[in-house]
Amino acid sequence: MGTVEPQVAADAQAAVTDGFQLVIDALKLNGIDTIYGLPGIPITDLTRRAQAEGLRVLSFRHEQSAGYAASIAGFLTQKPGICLTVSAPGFLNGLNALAHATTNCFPMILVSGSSEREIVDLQQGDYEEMDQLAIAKPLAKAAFRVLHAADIGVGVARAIRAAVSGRPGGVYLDLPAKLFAQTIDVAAGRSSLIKVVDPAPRQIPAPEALERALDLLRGAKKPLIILGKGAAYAQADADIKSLVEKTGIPYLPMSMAKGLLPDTHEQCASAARSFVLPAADVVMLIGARLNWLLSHGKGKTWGGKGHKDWGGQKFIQVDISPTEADSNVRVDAPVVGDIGSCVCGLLAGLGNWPQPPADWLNAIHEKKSANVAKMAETLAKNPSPMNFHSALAVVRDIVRANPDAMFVNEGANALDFTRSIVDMYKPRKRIDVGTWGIMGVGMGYCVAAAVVTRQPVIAVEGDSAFGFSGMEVETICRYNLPVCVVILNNNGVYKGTDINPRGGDVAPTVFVKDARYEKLMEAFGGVGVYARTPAELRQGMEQALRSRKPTLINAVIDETAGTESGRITSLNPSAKKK
Ligand code: ADP
Ligand code: TZD
Repeated sequence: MGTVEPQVAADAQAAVTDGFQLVIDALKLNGIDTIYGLPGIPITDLTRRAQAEGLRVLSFRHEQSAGYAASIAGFLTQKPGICLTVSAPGFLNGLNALAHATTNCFPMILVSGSSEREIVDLQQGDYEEMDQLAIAKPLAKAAFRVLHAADIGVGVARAIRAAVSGRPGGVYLDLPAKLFAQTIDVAAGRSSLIKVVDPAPRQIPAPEALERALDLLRGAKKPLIILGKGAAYAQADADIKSLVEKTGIPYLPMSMAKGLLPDTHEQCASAARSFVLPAADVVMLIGARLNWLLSHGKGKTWGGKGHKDWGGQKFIQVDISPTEADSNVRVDAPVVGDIGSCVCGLLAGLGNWPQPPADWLNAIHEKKSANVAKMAETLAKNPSPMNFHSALAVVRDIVRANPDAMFVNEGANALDFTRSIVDMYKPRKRIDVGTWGIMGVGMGYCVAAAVVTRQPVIAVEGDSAFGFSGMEVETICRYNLPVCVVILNNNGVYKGTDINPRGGDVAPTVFVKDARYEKLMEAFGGVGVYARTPAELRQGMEQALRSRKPTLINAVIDETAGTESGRITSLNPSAKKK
């Protein structure tokens, strides 16, 4: 008898599955192979079992970094990046990234364990009690909670569809602790799972919308194309290149669209940005919004008289969201659909396309040449101490020699100077602070970029920016990722020279002088480099790319270099008063 009972128990056990297993099965069934997260009650076993089942489970030191990693994995792969957290505080740490994903149109799913519903809803004080679903809703594109194991398949399917269809975004999936231990019959469990068919269906633009757009563009005297990160996300690289080249229209890439065509392309107007924006008469936006990054399509940037005046441009907007057009200024030709289908439709309608007027192209060429020559002169200088330009001249060379490397960038001056100095050569290589200009994405982005693309990663970070996610260098070392972090260290936020007029504490923007950030990397077995000259920086970066070892280069630059808020000083209320 004693031998039979355990057998019966084992059989009974084999015939059931549980919530943990169904979550893993549902993710795997939908081609999800990586989880970015941080373990704890109630999801520790989920991370263990997911790993045992062959999912890659990347554990971070803070959920915010895990979330940023998931969000950018979504951008790079068009599959929702999964961030897994514990309840209340872990959930809140991840929530920042969920909001970031929604704002940036990146597909991501924040999966958080939560406490017991009946205690949470009566506010009886459970361990990590919080009504997470209600809190996530306004920040997510969609939010769902699963209460029964039999509904896990539906919950995961709905989350995936919501994240990647239409305008991509962040989705919240709430999984209460009790759900994981629930058991159901194996066969019932299996048949409850859903493999999502066509999660991001093509959205074909209307023929008349395409015709309207082409008519407007054909008649332009000074046409301009602006490529945004939606165009990079869409992975329609060949058709976008073809559209730009066949029309001969100058284009501006937004920062994460850099490299969609090489920045050195002769039609790239980046070096003449402040000339082309006010001068253009018809502007075609492809996957770019007329938000603050484009001065809302009006004001002096666009040739308007006052800061809110329309500059007279006509806009064509290619976007998957039907409500994006007219959000700031009138859009004369909205083209609603997925960028792949829209660009394909535009290409098909080009016919015998007239090249843009020569005087427009010549004027841009002249501006570009003058600005490029001026920049070359600045970059050739070798001041001591090093400044942004002399350091970035090195980075520019290294990126040119390693065009497949991923490139992460955050900071204020460290962002603005890098964006304009360092050319990108291939699509989706540059990932940065995005729509919010957010600090803290750096190390999470490095991890995801290395894992997803298997390419080396170069990160150019302001010293303040780096601090937001600096502890993740341990994560980078733990997974032995080929990441080379370059900190442009000027001893503070924007720069290191602010003075507290009352004495005592240092000014709010000032850090410890001559901080040795490179030792942080050495603490976890990576390579630390202290670089005071461009030659030392170059040697450090070359060595990092050769060795593929986690490397942190503390590039010491002039602490007086940098301006308040970089290029957006004007958004400071105090600066405006002056
Ligand atoms: P940037 O910051 O580079 O200017 P934005 O994030 O402001 O770019 O704009 C991206 C736009 O791209 C969003 O309006 C979004 O709806 C759109 N978009 C994202 N993916 C697609 C797609 N596959 N097809 C069409 N539009 C897309
Ligand atoms: N917090 C968050 C999450 N995002 C922000 N953008 C800020 C604060 C404000 N902020 C900026 O906009 S840039 C920046 C902060 C704190 C750091 C600038 O200093 P840095 O770069 O050292 O990173 P530079 O090169 O010295 O300007």
